[in-house]
Amino acid sequence: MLRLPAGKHPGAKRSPAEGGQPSRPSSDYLLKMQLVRRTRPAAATLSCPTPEALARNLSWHPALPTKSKMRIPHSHAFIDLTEDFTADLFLTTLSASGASQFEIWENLDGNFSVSTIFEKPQNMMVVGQSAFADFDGDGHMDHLLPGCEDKNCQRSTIYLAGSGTKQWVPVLQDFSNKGTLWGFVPFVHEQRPTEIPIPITLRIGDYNMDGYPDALAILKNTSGSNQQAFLLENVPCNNASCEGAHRMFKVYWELTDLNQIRDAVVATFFDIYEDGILDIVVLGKGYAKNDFAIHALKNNFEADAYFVKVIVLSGLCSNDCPRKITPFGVNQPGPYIMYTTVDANGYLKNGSAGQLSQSAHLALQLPYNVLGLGRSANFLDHLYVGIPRPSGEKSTRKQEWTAIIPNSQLIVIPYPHDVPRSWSAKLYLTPSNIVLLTAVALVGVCVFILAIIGVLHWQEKKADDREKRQEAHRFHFDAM
Ligand SMILES: [Ca+2]
Ligand SMILES: [Ca+2]
Ligand SMILES: [Ca+2]
Repeated sequence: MLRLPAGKHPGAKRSPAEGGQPSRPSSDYLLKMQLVRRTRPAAATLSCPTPEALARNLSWHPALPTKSKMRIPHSHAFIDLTEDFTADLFLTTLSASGASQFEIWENLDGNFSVSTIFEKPQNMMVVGQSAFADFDGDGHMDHLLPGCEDKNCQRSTIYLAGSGTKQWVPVLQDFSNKGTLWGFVPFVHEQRPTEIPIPITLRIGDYNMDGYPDALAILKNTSGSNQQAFLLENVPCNNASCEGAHRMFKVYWELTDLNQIRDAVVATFFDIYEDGILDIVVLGKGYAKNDFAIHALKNNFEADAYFVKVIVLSGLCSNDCPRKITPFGVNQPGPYIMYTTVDANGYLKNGSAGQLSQSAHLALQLPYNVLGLGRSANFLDHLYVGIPRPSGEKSTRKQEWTAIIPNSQLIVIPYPHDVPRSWSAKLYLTPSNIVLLTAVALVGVCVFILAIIGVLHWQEKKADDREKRQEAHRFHFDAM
Protein backbone atom coordinates (compact mmCIF):
# COMPACT_ATOMS: atom_id res chain seq x y z
CA MET A 1 0.00 0.00 0.00
CA LEU A 2 1.10 3.50 -0.72
CA ARG A 3 1.19 5.74 2.30
CA LEU A 4 1.35 9.46 1.94
CA PRO A 5 2.37 11.79 4.76
CA ALA A 6 -0.51 13.09 6.85
CA GLY A 7 -2.22 16.08 5.26
CA LYS A 8 -1.35 15.02 1.70
CA HIS A 9 -3.79 12.16 1.80
CA PRO A 10 -6.47 12.46 -0.89
CA GLY A 11 -9.14 12.18 1.76
CA ALA A 12 -7.54 14.74 4.07
CA LYS A 13 -9.50 17.89 4.78
CA ARG A 14 -8.56 20.77 2.52
CA SER A 15 -9.19 24.42 2.99
CA PRO A 16 -11.34 26.19 0.37
CA ALA A 17 -8.26 27.96 -0.90
CA GLU A 18 -6.69 24.60 -1.74
CA GLY A 19 -9.74 23.57 -3.73
CA GLY A 20 -11.59 21.78 -1.00
CA GLN A 21 -15.25 22.21 -0.24
CA PRO A 22 -16.17 25.52 1.31
CA SER A 23 -16.11 25.68 5.07
CA ARG A 24 -19.68 26.96 5.25
CA PRO A 25 -21.90 24.97 2.86
CA SER A 26 -25.55 25.75 2.45
CA SER A 27 -27.93 24.57 5.14
CA ASP A 28 -29.49 21.90 2.87
CA TYR A 29 -26.14 20.44 2.06
CA LEU A 30 -25.24 20.34 5.75
CA LEU A 31 -28.50 18.64 6.63
CA LYS A 32 -27.89 15.85 4.13
CA MET A 33 -24.38 15.30 5.41
CA GLN A 34 -25.66 15.02 8.98
CA LEU A 35 -28.27 12.49 7.98
CA VAL A 36 -25.65 10.33 6.37
CA ARG A 37 -23.36 10.59 9.36
CA ARG A 38 -26.08 9.65 11.79
CA THR A 39 -26.71 6.33 10.06
CA ARG A 40 -23.08 5.40 9.80
CA PRO A 41 -21.80 4.42 13.29
CA ALA A 42 -24.29 1.55 13.73
CA ALA A 43 -23.14 -0.16 10.52
CA ALA A 44 -19.52 0.64 11.20
CA THR A 45 -19.34 -0.97 14.62
CA LEU A 46 -20.68 -4.25 13.26
CA SER A 47 -17.98 -5.03 10.75
CA CYS A 48 -14.96 -2.75 11.21
CA PRO A 49 -12.08 -3.24 13.57
CA THR A 50 -11.71 -0.62 16.28
CA PRO A 51 -9.61 2.47 15.47
CA GLU A 52 -7.05 1.26 18.02
CA ALA A 53 -6.67 -2.04 16.18
CA LEU A 54 -6.19 -0.21 12.88
CA ALA A 55 -3.67 2.18 14.38
CA ARG A 56 -1.58 -0.75 15.55
CA ASN A 57 -1.08 -1.96 11.97
CA LEU A 58 -0.43 1.41 10.34
CA SER A 59 2.83 3.25 10.14
CA TRP A 60 3.93 6.18 8.00
CA HIS A 61 6.93 5.97 5.75
CA PRO A 62 7.97 8.02 2.72
CA ALA A 63 6.92 6.45 -0.58
CA LEU A 64 8.03 9.07 -3.09
CA PRO A 65 10.98 11.44 -2.96
CA THR A 66 9.36 14.03 -5.29
CA LYS A 67 10.44 17.62 -4.78
CA SER A 68 7.81 19.13 -7.07
CA LYS A 69 4.95 21.16 -5.68
CA MET A 70 1.51 19.64 -6.16
CA ARG A 71 -0.85 21.47 -8.49
CA ILE A 72 -4.03 22.91 -7.01
CA PRO A 73 -6.57 21.61 -7.84
CA HIS A 74 -4.80 18.29 -8.36
CA SER A 75 -6.03 15.27 -10.31
CA HIS A 76 -3.69 12.53 -9.14
CA ALA A 77 -4.50 8.97 -10.09
CA PHE A 78 -3.62 5.46 -8.97
CA ILE A 79 -3.78 3.39 -12.14
CA ASP A 80 -1.61 1.13 -14.28
CA LEU A 81 0.02 3.20 -17.01
CA THR A 82 2.88 0.83 -17.84
CA GLU A 83 0.99 -2.25 -19.03
CA ASP A 84 2.10 -4.56 -16.21
CA PHE A 85 -1.27 -4.70 -14.36
CA THR A 86 0.20 -3.00 -11.29
CA ALA A 87 -1.13 0.43 -10.40
CA ASP A 88 1.33 3.25 -10.84
CA LEU A 89 1.07 6.72 -9.41
CA PHE A 90 0.13 9.63 -11.64
CA LEU A 91 0.82 13.04 -10.09
CA THR A 92 -0.15 16.51 -11.27
CA THR A 93 2.64 18.82 -10.17
CA LEU A 94 4.20 22.18 -10.95
CA SER A 95 7.57 22.50 -12.67
CA ALA A 96 10.32 24.79 -11.37
CA SER A 97 8.91 27.57 -13.57
CA GLY A 98 5.42 27.03 -12.17
CA ALA A 99 4.00 25.34 -15.27
CA SER A 100 1.59 22.45 -14.93
CA GLN A 101 3.23 19.06 -15.49
CA PHE A 102 2.51 15.36 -15.07
CA GLU A 103 4.67 12.77 -13.37
CA ILE A 104 4.26 9.02 -13.73
CA TRP A 105 5.80 7.06 -10.88
CA GLU A 106 6.04 3.47 -11.94
CA ASN A 107 5.77 0.62 -9.47
CA LEU A 108 9.05 -1.15 -10.24
CA ASP A 109 9.66 -4.24 -8.13
CA GLY A 110 7.45 -2.83 -5.41
CA ASN A 111 8.99 0.64 -5.25
CA PHE A 112 7.73 3.80 -6.90
CA SER A 113 10.33 5.34 -9.20
CA VAL A 114 9.77 8.19 -11.60
CA SER A 115 9.45 6.94 -15.17
CA THR A 116 8.07 9.92 -17.12
CA ILE A 117 7.64 13.65 -16.59
CA PHE A 118 5.85 15.60 -19.29
CA GLU A 119 4.32 19.03 -19.68
CA LYS A 120 0.79 20.16 -20.43
CA PRO A 121 -0.11 21.04 -24.01
CA GLN A 122 1.76 24.25 -24.85
CA ASN A 123 -1.19 26.52 -25.55
CA MET A 124 -3.36 25.30 -22.66
CA MET A 125 -4.00 28.10 -20.14
CA VAL A 126 -6.62 26.49 -17.89
CA VAL A 127 -5.82 22.85 -17.11
CA GLY A 128 -8.70 20.59 -16.12
CA GLN A 129 -8.67 17.26 -14.36
CA SER A 130 -6.89 14.41 -16.10
CA ALA A 131 -9.10 11.42 -16.87
CA PHE A 132 -8.04 7.92 -17.85
CA ALA A 133 -9.73 5.67 -20.37
CA ASP A 134 -8.76 3.24 -23.10
CA PHE A 135 -9.87 5.80 -25.68
CA ASP A 136 -8.74 3.89 -28.80
CA GLY A 137 -9.64 0.41 -27.52
CA ASP A 138 -6.18 -1.11 -27.81
CA GLY A 139 -6.07 -2.45 -24.24
CA HIS A 140 -3.78 0.28 -22.90
CA MET A 141 -4.72 3.28 -20.78
CA ASP A 142 -4.78 6.70 -22.45
CA HIS A 143 -4.72 10.09 -20.76
CA LEU A 144 -7.47 12.63 -21.52
CA LEU A 145 -6.99 16.25 -20.55
CA PRO A 146 -9.74 18.88 -20.89
CA GLY A 147 -8.79 22.55 -20.72
CA CYS A 148 -8.95 25.99 -22.28
CA GLU A 149 -6.59 28.07 -24.36
CA ASP A 150 -7.61 31.30 -22.63
CA LYS A 151 -8.54 32.27 -19.09
CA ASN A 152 -12.27 32.60 -19.71
CA CYS A 153 -12.59 29.34 -21.65
CA GLN A 154 -13.71 30.94 -24.92
CA ARG A 155 -11.55 28.35 -26.68
CA SER A 156 -11.90 24.91 -25.07
CA THR A 157 -10.08 21.74 -26.10
CA ILE A 158 -9.77 18.12 -25.04
CA TYR A 159 -6.35 16.60 -25.58
CA LEU A 160 -5.30 12.96 -25.58
CA ALA A 161 -1.91 11.48 -24.81
CA GLY A 162 -1.91 7.87 -25.98
CA SER A 163 -0.41 5.14 -23.82
CA GLY A 164 3.36 5.45 -23.61
CA THR A 165 3.53 8.72 -25.59
CA LYS A 166 4.11 12.28 -24.45
CA GLN A 167 2.47 13.71 -27.54
CA TRP A 168 -0.78 15.66 -27.15
CA VAL A 169 -3.41 15.13 -29.83
CA PRO A 170 -6.61 17.25 -29.80
CA VAL A 171 -9.70 15.01 -29.83
CA LEU A 172 -12.28 17.80 -29.53
CA GLN A 173 -11.83 21.43 -30.53
CA ASP A 174 -15.14 22.38 -32.10
CA PHE A 175 -17.47 23.60 -29.35
CA SER A 176 -19.84 25.63 -31.51
CA ASN A 177 -23.41 24.68 -32.25
CA LYS A 178 -25.68 26.69 -34.54
CA GLY A 179 -23.72 29.88 -34.03
CA THR A 180 -23.53 29.49 -30.24
CA LEU A 181 -20.10 28.95 -28.75
CA TRP A 182 -19.86 26.71 -25.70
CA GLY A 183 -16.90 26.17 -23.40
CA PHE A 184 -15.79 24.50 -20.20
CA VAL A 185 -16.53 26.19 -16.89
CA PRO A 186 -13.18 27.39 -15.55
CA PHE A 187 -12.19 26.68 -11.96
CA VAL A 188 -12.32 29.88 -9.94
CA HIS A 189 -10.36 30.07 -6.70
CA GLU A 190 -12.21 32.98 -5.12
CA GLN A 191 -15.87 32.18 -5.15
CA ARG A 192 -18.71 32.89 -2.88
CA PRO A 193 -18.64 30.34 -0.07
CA THR A 194 -22.07 29.06 -1.10
CA GLU A 195 -20.73 27.65 -4.35
CA ILE A 196 -18.72 24.46 -4.62
CA PRO A 197 -15.65 25.07 -6.82
CA ILE A 198 -15.38 22.18 -9.28
CA PRO A 199 -12.48 21.87 -11.74
CA ILE A 200 -13.13 21.03 -15.41
CA THR A 201 -13.87 17.32 -15.37
CA LEU A 202 -14.68 14.61 -17.89
CA ARG A 203 -16.57 11.67 -16.49
CA ILE A 204 -16.03 8.50 -18.44
CA GLY A 205 -18.45 5.70 -19.35
CA ASP A 206 -19.30 3.67 -22.45
CA TYR A 207 -22.97 4.61 -22.79
CA ASN A 208 -23.48 2.79 -26.12
CA MET A 209 -21.32 -0.25 -25.26
CA ASP A 210 -19.30 -0.15 -28.47
CA GLY A 211 -16.05 -0.67 -26.57
CA TYR A 212 -14.98 2.98 -26.89
CA PRO A 213 -15.44 5.03 -23.72
CA ASP A 214 -17.62 8.13 -24.03
CA ALA A 215 -17.73 11.09 -21.64
CA LEU A 216 -19.98 13.60 -19.92
CA ALA A 217 -18.93 17.23 -19.57
CA ILE A 218 -20.43 20.44 -18.21
CA LEU A 219 -20.27 23.28 -20.74
CA LYS A 220 -21.47 26.84 -20.49
CA ASN A 221 -22.70 29.21 -23.14
CA THR A 222 -19.83 31.67 -23.59
CA SER A 223 -22.19 34.51 -24.54
CA GLY A 224 -24.97 33.74 -22.09
CA SER A 225 -25.16 32.32 -18.61
CA ASN A 226 -26.66 28.93 -19.36
CA GLN A 227 -24.74 25.88 -18.21
CA GLN A 228 -25.60 22.33 -19.31
CA ALA A 229 -24.40 18.74 -19.28
CA PHE A 230 -23.42 17.27 -22.66
CA LEU A 231 -22.72 13.77 -23.81
CA LEU A 232 -19.51 13.37 -25.81
CA GLU A 233 -19.49 10.27 -27.99
CA ASN A 234 -16.26 8.55 -28.93
CA VAL A 235 -16.34 8.25 -32.76
CA PRO A 236 -13.75 7.51 -35.49
CA CYS A 237 -11.55 10.50 -36.32
CA ASN A 238 -12.76 12.43 -39.37
CA ASN A 239 -10.31 15.34 -39.56
CA ALA A 240 -6.56 15.85 -39.83
CA SER A 241 -5.93 17.16 -36.31
CA CYS A 242 -7.01 13.99 -34.47
CA GLU A 243 -5.36 11.54 -36.86
CA GLY A 244 -2.75 10.56 -34.28
CA ALA A 245 -5.47 9.35 -31.93
CA HIS A 246 -7.64 7.55 -34.57
CA ARG A 247 -10.71 8.53 -32.51
CA MET A 248 -12.32 11.79 -31.44
CA PHE A 249 -15.24 13.14 -29.42
CA LYS A 250 -18.49 14.25 -31.00
CA VAL A 251 -20.80 16.43 -28.89
CA TYR A 252 -24.49 15.52 -28.78
CA TRP A 253 -25.96 19.01 -28.82
CA GLU A 254 -29.59 17.95 -29.19
CA LEU A 255 -30.38 15.58 -26.36
CA THR A 256 -33.68 16.97 -25.10
CA ASP A 257 -33.60 15.28 -21.71
CA LEU A 258 -30.13 16.60 -20.92
CA ASN A 259 -30.88 20.04 -22.36
CA GLN A 260 -33.90 20.38 -20.09
CA ILE A 261 -31.71 20.37 -16.98
CA ARG A 262 -30.66 24.00 -16.67
CA ASP A 263 -27.63 25.05 -14.66
CA ALA A 264 -26.11 21.61 -14.43
CA VAL A 265 -23.09 21.45 -12.13
CA VAL A 266 -22.03 17.80 -12.17
CA ALA A 267 -22.92 14.95 -14.54
CA THR A 268 -21.81 11.36 -14.25
CA PHE A 269 -22.67 7.83 -15.40
CA PHE A 270 -24.26 5.23 -13.16
CA ASP A 271 -25.97 1.90 -13.80
CA ILE A 272 -29.18 2.68 -11.96
CA TYR A 273 -31.11 -0.43 -12.99
CA GLU A 274 -28.12 -2.80 -12.55
CA ASP A 275 -28.63 -4.08 -16.08
CA GLY A 276 -25.20 -3.20 -17.44
CA ILE A 277 -26.46 -0.17 -19.40
CA LEU A 278 -25.04 3.08 -18.04
CA ASP A 279 -27.57 5.74 -17.10
CA ILE A 280 -26.84 9.37 -16.35
CA VAL A 281 -27.06 11.28 -13.07
CA VAL A 282 -26.97 15.09 -13.22
CA LEU A 283 -26.69 17.52 -10.34
CA GLY A 284 -28.36 20.79 -11.23
CA LYS A 285 -29.20 23.96 -9.40
CA GLY A 286 -32.69 23.73 -7.98
CA TYR A 287 -35.43 26.29 -8.24
CA ALA A 288 -34.63 27.83 -4.86
CA LYS A 289 -31.42 29.74 -4.29
CA ASN A 290 -28.40 27.68 -3.21
CA ASP A 291 -30.40 24.52 -3.64
CA PHE A 292 -29.30 21.50 -5.67
CA ALA A 293 -31.46 18.85 -7.30
CA ILE A 294 -30.34 15.43 -8.51
CA HIS A 295 -31.75 14.28 -11.85
CA ALA A 296 -31.50 10.69 -13.10
CA LEU A 297 -31.84 9.90 -16.80
CA LYS A 298 -32.52 6.37 -17.96
CA ASN A 299 -30.45 5.28 -20.90
CA ASN A 300 -32.98 3.69 -23.24
CA PHE A 301 -30.33 2.72 -25.72
CA GLU A 302 -31.43 -0.63 -27.07
CA ALA A 303 -28.84 -1.73 -29.56
CA ASP A 304 -27.75 -5.31 -29.87
CA ALA A 305 -24.51 -4.53 -28.08
CA TYR A 306 -22.97 -6.61 -25.33
CA PHE A 307 -21.05 -5.83 -22.17
CA VAL A 308 -19.24 -7.36 -19.26
CA LYS A 309 -19.40 -5.74 -15.85
CA VAL A 310 -16.43 -6.35 -13.57
CA ILE A 311 -16.03 -5.45 -9.92
CA VAL A 312 -12.81 -6.25 -8.09
CA LEU A 313 -13.28 -6.53 -4.35
CA SER A 314 -10.73 -6.09 -1.60
CA GLY A 315 -10.88 -9.72 -0.47
CA LEU A 316 -10.61 -8.76 3.17
CA CYS A 317 -12.48 -9.62 6.34
CA SER A 318 -12.85 -7.23 9.21
CA ASN A 319 -10.77 -9.46 11.45
CA ASP A 320 -8.97 -12.71 10.56
CA CYS A 321 -11.18 -14.47 8.04
CA PRO A 322 -13.04 -17.11 10.05
CA ARG A 323 -13.39 -20.49 8.41
CA LYS A 324 -15.90 -20.94 5.57
CA ILE A 325 -16.50 -17.19 5.25
CA THR A 326 -15.75 -15.82 1.80
CA PRO A 327 -13.79 -12.61 2.27
CA PHE A 328 -15.70 -10.26 -0.01
CA GLY A 329 -14.73 -6.88 1.44
CA VAL A 330 -15.53 -3.84 -0.66
CA ASN A 331 -14.38 -2.64 -4.07
CA GLN A 332 -10.78 -1.48 -3.83
CA PRO A 333 -8.98 1.35 -5.63
CA GLY A 334 -6.33 0.59 -8.22
CA PRO A 335 -7.20 -2.73 -9.95
CA TYR A 336 -6.65 -2.92 -13.70
CA ILE A 337 -8.87 -4.96 -16.00
CA MET A 338 -8.27 -5.97 -19.62
CA TYR A 339 -10.09 -8.29 -21.99
CA THR A 340 -9.36 -9.77 -25.40
CA THR A 341 -12.04 -11.10 -27.70
CA VAL A 342 -12.81 -11.45 -31.39
CA ASP A 343 -15.24 -9.00 -32.97
CA ALA A 344 -18.03 -9.75 -35.44
CA ASN A 345 -15.59 -9.47 -38.36
CA GLY A 346 -13.12 -11.87 -36.81
CA TYR A 347 -10.56 -9.25 -35.76
CA LEU A 348 -8.92 -9.23 -32.36
CA LYS A 349 -10.54 -6.68 -30.03
CA ASN A 350 -9.21 -5.38 -26.72
CA GLY A 351 -10.50 -3.15 -24.00
CA SER A 352 -9.24 -2.10 -20.61
CA ALA A 353 -10.19 -0.02 -17.61
CA GLY A 354 -8.94 0.88 -14.17
CA GLN A 355 -11.19 0.64 -11.15
CA LEU A 356 -11.55 3.65 -8.84
CA SER A 357 -8.35 5.35 -9.94
CA GLN A 358 -9.33 8.84 -8.81
CA SER A 359 -11.58 10.17 -6.09
CA ALA A 360 -10.90 13.77 -5.11
CA HIS A 361 -12.60 16.80 -6.72
CA LEU A 362 -15.74 14.85 -7.52
CA ALA A 363 -14.18 12.35 -9.92
CA LEU A 364 -17.38 10.33 -9.24
CA GLN A 365 -16.05 7.24 -10.95
CA LEU A 366 -18.15 4.12 -11.22
CA PRO A 367 -17.62 1.64 -8.38
CA TYR A 368 -17.32 -1.11 -11.04
CA ASN A 369 -16.27 -1.19 -14.68
CA VAL A 370 -18.67 -1.74 -17.53
CA LEU A 371 -16.71 -2.83 -20.58
CA GLY A 372 -18.61 -2.54 -23.84
CA LEU A 373 -18.08 -5.39 -26.30
CA GLY A 374 -19.86 -4.00 -29.33
CA ARG A 375 -22.08 -6.25 -31.41
CA SER A 376 -19.97 -9.34 -30.96
CA ALA A 377 -21.70 -11.97 -28.84
CA ASN A 378 -18.50 -14.00 -28.68
CA PHE A 379 -17.07 -15.18 -25.39
CA LEU A 380 -14.28 -13.11 -23.92
CA ASP A 381 -11.22 -15.20 -24.72
CA HIS A 382 -9.23 -13.78 -21.83
CA LEU A 383 -9.98 -11.44 -18.97
CA TYR A 384 -7.00 -10.27 -16.96
CA VAL A 385 -7.26 -8.62 -13.56
CA GLY A 386 -4.33 -7.12 -11.66
CA ILE A 387 -4.40 -5.49 -8.23
CA PRO A 388 -1.89 -3.12 -6.59
CA ARG A 389 0.82 -4.63 -4.45
CA PRO A 390 2.55 -3.34 -1.32
CA SER A 391 6.00 -1.84 -1.33
CA GLY A 392 8.80 -4.36 -1.46
CA GLU A 393 6.79 -7.10 -3.18
CA LYS A 394 8.36 -8.00 -6.53
CA SER A 395 5.90 -10.39 -8.16
CA THR A 396 2.83 -8.95 -9.86
CA ARG A 397 -0.62 -9.80 -8.56
CA LYS A 398 -2.44 -10.76 -11.74
CA GLN A 399 -4.87 -13.48 -12.67
CA GLU A 400 -6.53 -14.54 -15.89
CA TRP A 401 -9.96 -16.02 -16.59
CA THR A 402 -11.00 -17.52 -19.89
CA ALA A 403 -14.27 -17.90 -21.78
CA ILE A 404 -16.38 -15.29 -19.96
CA ILE A 405 -19.97 -15.10 -21.19
CA PRO A 406 -21.01 -11.67 -22.48
CA ASN A 407 -23.75 -9.69 -20.68
CA SER A 408 -22.61 -11.02 -17.34
CA GLN A 409 -21.34 -9.53 -14.14
CA LEU A 410 -18.05 -10.79 -12.78
CA ILE A 411 -17.17 -10.34 -9.13
CA VAL A 412 -13.48 -10.95 -8.49
CA ILE A 413 -12.42 -11.85 -4.95
CA PRO A 414 -8.64 -11.56 -4.75
CA TYR A 415 -8.05 -13.71 -1.66
CA PRO A 416 -5.34 -14.21 -0.59
CA HIS A 417 -3.85 -11.12 -2.22
CA ASP A 418 -0.41 -12.60 -2.83
CA VAL A 419 -1.60 -15.92 -4.32
CA PRO A 420 -3.37 -14.95 -7.57
CA ARG A 421 -4.02 -18.56 -8.60
CA SER A 422 -6.29 -18.95 -5.55
CA TRP A 423 -8.42 -15.93 -6.43
CA SER A 424 -12.04 -16.67 -7.16
CA ALA A 425 -14.51 -15.06 -9.52
CA LYS A 426 -18.28 -15.25 -9.33
CA LEU A 427 -20.19 -14.87 -12.55
CA TYR A 428 -23.73 -13.51 -12.50
CA LEU A 429 -25.89 -13.66 -15.57
CA THR A 430 -28.78 -11.32 -16.16
CA PRO A 431 -31.66 -13.45 -17.42
CA SER A 432 -33.40 -11.59 -20.21
CA ASN A 433 -35.83 -12.33 -23.01
CA ILE A 434 -32.89 -13.26 -25.18
CA VAL A 435 -31.97 -16.09 -22.79
CA LEU A 436 -35.55 -17.41 -22.97
CA LEU A 437 -35.57 -17.13 -26.77
CA THR A 438 -32.25 -18.97 -26.92
CA ALA A 439 -33.66 -21.76 -24.75
CA VAL A 440 -36.76 -22.03 -26.96
CA ALA A 441 -34.58 -22.08 -30.08
CA LEU A 442 -32.35 -24.77 -28.55
CA VAL A 443 -35.31 -26.99 -27.62
CA GLY A 444 -36.81 -26.38 -31.09
CA VAL A 445 -33.62 -27.48 -32.81
CA CYS A 446 -33.44 -30.60 -30.60
CA VAL A 447 -37.04 -31.56 -31.45
CA PHE A 448 -36.36 -30.98 -35.16
CA ILE A 449 -33.24 -33.16 -35.08
CA LEU A 450 -35.13 -35.87 -33.13
CA ALA A 451 -37.89 -35.81 -35.78
CA ILE A 452 -35.34 -36.24 -38.57
CA ILE A 453 -33.67 -39.09 -36.67
CA GLY A 454 -37.08 -40.71 -36.11
CA VAL A 455 -38.03 -40.48 -39.81
CA LEU A 456 -34.69 -41.84 -40.95
CA HIS A 457 -34.89 -44.64 -38.38
CA TRP A 458 -38.40 -45.55 -39.53
CA GLN A 459 -37.34 -45.52 -43.20
CA GLU A 460 -34.35 -47.75 -42.46
CA LYS A 461 -36.52 -50.18 -40.50
CA LYS A 462 -38.93 -50.32 -43.41
CA ALA A 463 -36.08 -50.97 -45.85
CA ASP A 464 -34.74 -53.70 -43.56
CA ASP A 465 -38.13 -55.42 -43.45
CA ARG A 466 -38.38 -55.25 -47.23
CA GLU A 467 -34.93 -56.74 -47.60
CA LYS A 468 -35.79 -59.54 -45.17
CA ARG A 469 -38.92 -60.35 -47.16
CA GLN A 470 -36.99 -60.40 -50.41
CA GLU A 471 -34.34 -62.64 -48.80
CA ALA A 472 -37.02 -65.10 -47.67
CA HIS A 473 -38.62 -65.01 -51.11
CA ARG A 474 -35.25 -65.71 -52.80
CA PHE A 475 -34.68 -68.66 -50.39
CA HIS A 476 -37.96 -70.23 -51.41
CA PHE A 477 -37.18 -69.67 -55.09
CA ASP A 478 -33.68 -71.21 -54.71
CA ALA A 479 -35.13 -74.19 -52.83
CA MET A 480 -37.38 -74.93 -55.73
CA1 LIG B 1 2.34 -0.36 -13.75
CA1 LIG C 1 -5.50 2.97 -25.53
CA1 LIG D 1 -18.94 4.38 -26.77
